[in-house]
Amino acid sequence: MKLYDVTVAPNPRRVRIVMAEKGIEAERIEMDLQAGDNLTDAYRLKHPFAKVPVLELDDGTCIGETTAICQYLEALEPEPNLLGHDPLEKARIEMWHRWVDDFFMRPTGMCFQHSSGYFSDRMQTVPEWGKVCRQLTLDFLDQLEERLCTRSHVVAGRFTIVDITTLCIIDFNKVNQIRLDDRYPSILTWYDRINQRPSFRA
Ligand SMILES: N[C@@H](CCC(=O)N[C@@H](CS)C(=O)NCC(=O)O)C(=O)O
Repeated sequence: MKLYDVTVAPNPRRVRIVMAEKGIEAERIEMDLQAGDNLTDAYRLKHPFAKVPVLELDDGTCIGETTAICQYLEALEPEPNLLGHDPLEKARIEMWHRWVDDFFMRPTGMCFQHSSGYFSDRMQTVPEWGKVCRQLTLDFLDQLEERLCTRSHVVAGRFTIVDITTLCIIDFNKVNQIRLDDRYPSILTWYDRINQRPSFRA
């Protein structure tokens, strides 16, 4: 298998952590997004929307979308379970994963894209929208702080894919100059514990 990867980008990092948790190996193809490695015709055959990550199987089949890749990896190697054991746990984990993606990952990415101009060669940037997304990102952190006051993990009372995604987004927010500080004591406690897992160095 090959993983089309970007070391500093949050979505491929989620896949690398899941692989490390499950002991799955793949050849890593490092892409340079700013140079437009993902915008070539050849790459668009692997991912029609030109995003990373992509997992390419040995027969050439390509899987895009981080969650779809993680579902595939969980089916290949069920342990440790990251996506839920029974129907209700699976639903709860999927619900929180979607909320984290929609209400934290999306505004984080938009804040970066519309404030930094990193992709100004390929998209129109609207700095005012960047500011709105920055506030939405901070609003999510407030909700997360409240949630983690009484919980050891984001959902299910154990380590899941949602902890992986949430921590990757928190780390990526350094590009938006948003960092954990003493406004977020519960998130910091959770972060320090989760970040000790060896898979987070992947
Ligand atoms: N929903 C997609 C998002 C993928 C995504 O936006 N990836 C970013 C890197 S983290 C990317 O490829 N950006 C390059 C671009 O937009 O040109 C997923 O989870 O795989």
